[in-house]
Formats: sequence, structure tokens, C-alpha cells
Amino acid sequence: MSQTSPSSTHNLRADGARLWATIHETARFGGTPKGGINRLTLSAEDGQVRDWFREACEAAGLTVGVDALGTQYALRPGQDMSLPPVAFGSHLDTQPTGGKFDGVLGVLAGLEVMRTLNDAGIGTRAPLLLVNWTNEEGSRFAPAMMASAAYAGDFTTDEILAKRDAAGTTVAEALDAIGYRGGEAVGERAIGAFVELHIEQGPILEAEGKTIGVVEGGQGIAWFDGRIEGFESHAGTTPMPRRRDALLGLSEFALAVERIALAHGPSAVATIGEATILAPSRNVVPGQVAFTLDMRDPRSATLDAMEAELREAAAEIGGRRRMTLALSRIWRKEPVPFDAGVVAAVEAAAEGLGLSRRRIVSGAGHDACNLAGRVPTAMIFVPCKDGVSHNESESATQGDCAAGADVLLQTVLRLAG
Ligand code: HGY
Ligand code: MN
Ligand code: MN
Repeated sequence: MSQTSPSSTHNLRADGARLWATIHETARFGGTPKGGINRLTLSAEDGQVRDWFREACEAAGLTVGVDALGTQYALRPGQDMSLPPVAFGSHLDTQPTGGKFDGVLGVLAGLEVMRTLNDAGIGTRAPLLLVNWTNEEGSRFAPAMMASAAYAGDFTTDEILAKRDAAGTTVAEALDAIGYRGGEAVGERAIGAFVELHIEQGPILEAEGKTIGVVEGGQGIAWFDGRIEGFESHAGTTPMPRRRDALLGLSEFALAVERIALAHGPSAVATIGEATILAPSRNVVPGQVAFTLDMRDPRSATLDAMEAELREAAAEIGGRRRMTLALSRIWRKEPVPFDAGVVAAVEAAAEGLGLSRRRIVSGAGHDACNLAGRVPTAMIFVPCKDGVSHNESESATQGDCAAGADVLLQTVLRLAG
């Protein structure tokens, strides 16, 4: 392999058609009739795409390792193996109504970078490391981005292994079920810098006609589990004024969540994404409701203020309706700035490629937001149609995916020497 030199790599481009074909080839694992992907973390479908990923990496000459939480690391040697690898990647798990690009683009564009360097016979000074992080989505097991959070030291491996899904299955059992409970200790892998390519999952780049988002950081996130205790009673004989209907308590609280987020707008957002009547019955007034709350803003103080106002609203509604509304916070991710040097490398790469671009803060959480706490990290965004994501209609163009892969390639070459 020849040494990288500016001339030999400046004109190097990813193979956009190959990347596009790879994205669509893997979409069959958990593919849905509507053209989306339902590939929950550590499901059988996730196991299938992981097997595919390992084989594709090995076919590209990479050495693939797996850690105790199932994260896959594919290593490409560099001339100086004493240097920590330049890492890039994202996640292959999806939401239940996921699309073809969320997470997938970052992993498969990383594979495209490896394939492109192989085809050109180009070596790098530092090793390269392509990563598929376990459970970025946080849909089946909470919190989101859990494996990269463990890598960053925010959780112990045992804490994560003990997390349970709605059916009571632990992360450990789910890993064993698909054979991805690896031998490496989490956090053992040296990483010198991390770059993640991802669709924006928002409307800004498309609205402004920009191809590349140079991501400066991620906003703060707080997740809560909610529980409302009213009183079950007969649907036919309980007069309306005497009811302690937990579903009506949730309904009022949901409108309070919307009011509070709007009051702190435009950046503040809050979502009740799951709600369940426990022991439901058509002719029983709901007595117990469980729900989840996802709250975000780029400002930490705003997250604090919103939480205080939500708790006040819960107490007021509960007092008036003679029920308890309990909110327990299960996760708080502070707003995180990315590394100025890596951000500059992304910006220089996009400029060198003559791509339209703008600086942007990520509204979505990403594994990069956890890595940023431990290694120099930044992200690259490309547009997605109408800014839609976490929806089976999620869509991006081949040209934008290829442009994102080219920015990833040039950024990695800048960082790896
Ligand atoms: O929730 C998030 O922001 C990420 O898409 N899992
Ligand atoms: Mn994602
Ligand atoms: Mn997602």
C-alpha cells in the first residue's frame, strides 16, 4: 500500500453506486412492506445484519472484534500501529418504524471508505477503525446510545447487561440469543478520534439547499418513566364526577408537556412516545397508566426549568383529579460540544470537495455525543427528505449519501495522516 500523499488522495472519491447498493442490500434485514426497516437492537434481524457486516468487513481485509455489549470493531492496520486508530461508524439497529438511512448510512459509508482505500491501494499512518455501536436507538432497551455510553464510562457494563425490555428480557440474554456477547472489555479499544456520518433527521439542510452539515455538537436529552395511579371502577355505574380516570390524567398532562415545550421554544421539544393502560378493559375506568417522556433542548438550564415545570403540572393535575402522577428521570445527557479540531477537519474536507455546507447542532442524539466525552469527535450531516426520520418513509438521495461518504473519507485521511 502506498503512503497517503495529498495529491494521491485529494481526488479520491467513494463509489456512490456501490454505497447505494449496499444500503439497499442490507435493508432486507427487517425490511417492512412500506419500505422501512424494523430491526430492533439484538433482535434476530439485528443478528442477521451483524453477521452480514462482519463478513463484508472481513472481505475488505478488516479484523473484526466484538466487545461485551456486542459492539463490532473492524480494524484496518496503519503504518504506525502504535497510534490510536481513527474511528468512524454509527449503528445498524433501527426504530420499529425506522428508515433505511438512520445509523445505517454512517456504518456503510464507513465500509465504503475502507473499500475505496483498498481499491486505490492507499495506506494511512494511523490505523482505521469502523464501529457498529450496539443499541443506539434505545427503543427496546433504555437508555439510547447505551453501548457508546458504556464505552465512554457513563454506565458500567454490568448495569447495561441487566437492562430489561418490555418482555423482561435482559441485554445479556438478548446478546447471547444472537451470539454477540463478545470477549472484549467495553472501553478497552483505543480510539484516537471519532467521526460519525448521519442524516440530519431534521429540515434545515434541505430547506437551505445545503449538502453538508458540519455538526458542532449535540443537544441535551432527559428521559423519564411516568406512572399514574387513579382508581379502577365500573364504566357503567361510576358517575363522571366521582371518577379517578388515569387516562384523563395523562391526557391533561400530555397537553401540559406540549404547553411547556412551546413556552421554552423554538428549540425545546418534548414527547410522550409510549403510553399504556395497565390491565385494560373496555368497561373499566382506567386506574393505572404507564408512559415515557423524552425532553430535549440545547441548554442545560432549560432542561432543568422544563423538568421543574413538568413536576409542578403533575402535582397540580394529580391534586385536582385525586391521583398520583409520578415522574422518575432515568437518563440525562448534557448538551455536548464537539472537538474544534475535528469539526475543522470536517469543514475543510467539505470545502475541499466544493460542497455547500453550514454549521449545525444535532437535535437527535448520536453515539458521537457519548464519544465526545472521551475522544476528539465530530459529525457530518447530509439532508433527508422533508427532514423526516424515525418513519418508514425516511429518504435520502444517492448523491447526498455519496457526498457524505466523500467528506467522511477526506476527514479520515486528514486525521489519520
Ligand atoms: O433518540 C435519538 O435522538 C436517536 O435517534 N436515537
Ligand atoms: Mn441514528
Ligand atoms: Mn434514530
